[in-house]
Amino acid sequence: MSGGHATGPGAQGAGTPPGELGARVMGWADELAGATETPGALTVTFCSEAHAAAAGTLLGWMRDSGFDEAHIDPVGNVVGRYRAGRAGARQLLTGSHYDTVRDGGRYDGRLGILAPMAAVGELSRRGERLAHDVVVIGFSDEEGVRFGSTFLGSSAVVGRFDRRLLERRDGSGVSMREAMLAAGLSPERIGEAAMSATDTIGYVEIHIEQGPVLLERRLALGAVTAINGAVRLMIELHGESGHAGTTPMPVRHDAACAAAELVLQVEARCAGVPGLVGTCGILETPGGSVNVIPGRCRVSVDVRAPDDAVRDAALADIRAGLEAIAARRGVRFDVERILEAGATAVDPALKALWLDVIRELGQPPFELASGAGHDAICLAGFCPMAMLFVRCGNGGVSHSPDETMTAEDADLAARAFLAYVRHTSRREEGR
Ligand code: HGY
Ligand code: MN
Ligand code: MN
Repeated sequence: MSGGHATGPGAQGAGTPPGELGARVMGWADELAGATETPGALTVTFCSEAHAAAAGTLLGWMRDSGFDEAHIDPVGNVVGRYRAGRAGARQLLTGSHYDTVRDGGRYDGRLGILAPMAAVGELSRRGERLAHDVVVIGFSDEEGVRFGSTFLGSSAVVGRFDRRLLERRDGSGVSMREAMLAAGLSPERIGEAAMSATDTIGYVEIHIEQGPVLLERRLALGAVTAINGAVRLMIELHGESGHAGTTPMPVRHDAACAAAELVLQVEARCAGVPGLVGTCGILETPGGSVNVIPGRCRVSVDVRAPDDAVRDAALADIRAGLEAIAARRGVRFDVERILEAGATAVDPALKALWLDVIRELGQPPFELASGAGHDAICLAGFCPMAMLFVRCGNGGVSHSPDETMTAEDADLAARAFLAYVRHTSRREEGR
């Protein structure tokens, strides 16, 4: 490529009027939310019919937006490539996940696919080619709702998919392998989803903040400094089932009562420590009945902190507390560690570029940590990584149907990505 970063007949043409990219992103997000497993709510879990429908819709939009190649890879990632204006170019990766939690919001994950798609659409419309490829990836599973796993899509892209997970079963007894085959995916070919790190400049992810920090400061955008570390446990308590009417209170070994104590203990241990958070999001008495003392109870524990040592100290105390509860109540327990992710720093140079872009868009530069996990954690060990957060409305609520954001902020997000890749392109030209 010679001269400036932009090439092609439309390169000097007028940009899309302010607001149009944001309107496109919001329209796409609304339409994508029509694919769901639960009428009246948005639920898209790995390999469901709604999941396949969402992937197909994204694929069609990528093709319509002017990506040169788009496909669904063996693990269900939707991958679109907008080629550089020169041969042998490296690639900049971006994206986020299109799966959702149960009854989730329509921007969590999806904004990070749709905003770059709108930006690529703009490049294509203008005939503007960069000095590197732009690859937008809609990751197939980040939330891990169906199989209690996480990063299924992104781990495959970085060549670290754990094949043992294929034998894991969902709540209905369907294995991941069976679910993938039924959805037309290819568990035996997951290795083909892996990309080459040597050809990769970096991975940048746009995501809604999922918290109130930007909203409270009246800021639309913020550059992420680091992603908090998390550990997730699935604990099964085994007590003794018995008759709810005839078993005297002092002789019971009620697994649900032990779980209730555990939940309150997690709350007490994590409250008051800055940055430390603990949640028991799953609390079940499998096969429970109204007139039976629960003999079994399953509890999940999710503990996160910006500092892994703070998180691990809390987990050690929670474990000791659980042992005491179990001994006092005469119940047993098993603990399965289903996730361990260390606190993840971003690449300073890629973060600085987000701050430059925020300034160029007339916004005050601002940095904040991420309390939520993201596909970016998985990509961080593979290539330089950075993230841009976009303001959430409604007090910052997310993982909820009340999650919201504005079209103006979606427009800024798409324009931020456009500005970002023009910068990375100029840098690439100078290599
Ligand atoms: O749970 C999380 O942090 C993410 O939203 N998956
Ligand atoms: Mn989420
Ligand atoms: Mn997310």
